[in-house]
Amino acid sequence: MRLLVVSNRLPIVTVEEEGRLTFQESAGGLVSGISAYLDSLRGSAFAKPEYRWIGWPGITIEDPAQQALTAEGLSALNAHPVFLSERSMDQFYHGFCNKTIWPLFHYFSSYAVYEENLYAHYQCVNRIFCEAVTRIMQPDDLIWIHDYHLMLLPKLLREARPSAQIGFFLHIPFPDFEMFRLLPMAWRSEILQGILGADLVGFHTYDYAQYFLRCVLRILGHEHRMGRILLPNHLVKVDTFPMGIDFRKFSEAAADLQVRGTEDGAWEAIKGFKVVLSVDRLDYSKGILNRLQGYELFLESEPQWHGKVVLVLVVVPSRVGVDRYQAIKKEIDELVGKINGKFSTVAWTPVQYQYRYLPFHPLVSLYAASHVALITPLRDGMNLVAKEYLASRTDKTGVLVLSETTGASKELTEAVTINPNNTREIADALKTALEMPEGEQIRRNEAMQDRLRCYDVVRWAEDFLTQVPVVKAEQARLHARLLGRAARQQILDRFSRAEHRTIFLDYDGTLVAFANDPLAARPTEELLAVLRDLSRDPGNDVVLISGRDKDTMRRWFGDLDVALVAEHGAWIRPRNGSWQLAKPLNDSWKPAARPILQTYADRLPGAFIEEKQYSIVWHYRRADPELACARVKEMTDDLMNFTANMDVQILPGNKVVEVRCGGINKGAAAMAFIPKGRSDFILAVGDDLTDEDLFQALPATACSIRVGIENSHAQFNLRNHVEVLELLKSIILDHVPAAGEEGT
Ligand code: GDG
Repeated sequence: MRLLVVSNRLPIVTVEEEGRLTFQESAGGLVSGISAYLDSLRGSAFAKPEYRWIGWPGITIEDPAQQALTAEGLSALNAHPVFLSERSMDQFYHGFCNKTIWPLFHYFSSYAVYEENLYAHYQCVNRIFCEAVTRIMQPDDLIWIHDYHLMLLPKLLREARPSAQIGFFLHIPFPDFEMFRLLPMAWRSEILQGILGADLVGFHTYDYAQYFLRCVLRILGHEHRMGRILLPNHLVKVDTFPMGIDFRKFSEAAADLQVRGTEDGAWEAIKGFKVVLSVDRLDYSKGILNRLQGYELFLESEPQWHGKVVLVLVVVPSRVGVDRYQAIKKEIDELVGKINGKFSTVAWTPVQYQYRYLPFHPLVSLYAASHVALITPLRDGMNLVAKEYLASRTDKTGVLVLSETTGASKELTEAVTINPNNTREIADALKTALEMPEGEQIRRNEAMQDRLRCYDVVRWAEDFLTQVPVVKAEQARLHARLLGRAARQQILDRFSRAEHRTIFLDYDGTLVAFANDPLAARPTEELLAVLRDLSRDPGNDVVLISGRDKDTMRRWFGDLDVALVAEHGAWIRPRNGSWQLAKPLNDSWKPAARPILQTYADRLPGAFIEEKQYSIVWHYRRADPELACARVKEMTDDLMNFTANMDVQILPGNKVVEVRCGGINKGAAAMAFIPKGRSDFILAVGDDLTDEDLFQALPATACSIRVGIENSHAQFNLRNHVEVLELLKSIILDHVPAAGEEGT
């Protein structure tokens, strides 16, 4: 099995120098994390060479000969380039990714733009990635797709290779429903469906996973059970995997520095000061201005710290050339100038500002030299700098000041947490941090270091990647129940060998799809023709067995030569017979139960009640799914208390709750149609809980099919009503004489 890592950028940047192409390693949280994991693979299930990294090579190359050379050079490094034109990169990366998704997912909704053209490029680049992946993928490969640039890719790949093993991980926050819904309707549905093409979807925090699941429910209407979403053809698992760091690499490098000292004396200037550290990519989400304001307020309020503390502010150039980033850069420059202008002395510059990328060792020595790490993003998916700082504190001292709006704050609970919007909180936290007794620093850091050491980046990746086959196995178990070709042929054979057959068919969800209004789910001409054809053979007893009321059943199917069962078995109309009550029933409970159901319908916009002779149904298909869920619980509770001494059943169904007389169910009703010895083949098809009674009541020789990929007492599953119709049609083709041929 190979691992294919797919991300917007390759971990290797292709650089053109004097007409020659060279390849340099690029850094960043994702890259360094996954590289550490890949390095750990030696001797494991994926041997070291058994991976490929697919992504943009960091340069636009239009010339096919140059592209071939680049691909060749990169292939030696297990990398596979996806070439994009300058325009695509601009509209896709700088455009939709960073002008729409990035601001919106970081709650900067006022910065987000919604341009059709940018989205079209996003779709197009995702398709280009899909082609690149499908070109090299092999049947056994595990494909791990990363981040917000490629949210449409899982579904595109799923369509191209239905059985592929696909994982998707989002590195940035997934926003709550109100924020996500700001995306135009078509885009937001497509993005959710795109992600759901994966088998496993991972987020840094439980909150992001819950926000995603809520968006899936509210926008696509799919519910989940413990993070598992059962789509018509596919099971997806959504879970939390907080990304770790390469703990050993940082702690060993820091320990090494302590022994050897910094070779280049890079941080000589800050020796003797209490050092407050700030390292980020230049981004408005990182709250760099907020921390400068907090530091300024701290210096104003705590003059005793003048001359004793320095803030080392490292800002790493990012998305250079984008207006909004230029603007923050200017604001940072100005604020640094203002603070230094206001407080500096000949011997002391309170902010040491560096706008550059630091190589690894100077970065670690800065972590090691800093007494406080001041990390104040306004929003951050995780924030690895906070974790790296802690890993580099070999003597366990140092204080982490961390904003509560980072994913990392969910794990690093011993940090001093702040709300980045409150300058006073930042200033106070700085004072607390600088004056914290060493014993307390150590106590806090020990707990956090233990956690980071244990759940490092390798564990994170392993955890994610071992879950994908587990989801696959679960899918396989569900799919094993799907009616396959051999079992289908067996049904056809048994059908033709039998002299007398009984066919039980549920209606809603089995022969037709659900509609918002129950009366809109009328039988189509095609369905009526199938039922007519099926019942033409005198050896076939077709029984339509439904929860519908008997008048609707009569209106829709009264003319057919089939038996009807209404209200889940309360009413039975044999073939050529008239309606009979299955057993004496009592509806005296209805006047008392009706107001409860009506009150709950009034309290839930979109809900309504439908009254049948021996049951009342509370429908909520059109209602807000979350409010409905709460109301269903409350109402069921109320009804159970109220009906404790009555012979009624409360039955949860597909977006309905049904209250009906006790002792009635489809299983009991079905028995009336299978007198001993008459039927030598029984087929039953249904889609919900009420059909389970039927499946359980039938003799073991019967063939039962549940519609939808669900666990069931039925022997097989079919995906949907379309497949049921196909099965019925093939039975007709095989066995039922054409009209006018009876008896020939
Ligand atoms: C995204 C999400 C999520 C930074 N400056 C230098 C440098 N770095 C390295 C750090 C760290 C990484 O870059 C930055 O990671 P972050 O997590 O802080 O942030 P993003 O780049 O925005 O990453 C984020 C992350 O993905 C992972 O899922 O945590 O929330 O936004 O590793 O060390 N490295 C060196 N010199 C620098 O100057 N050598």
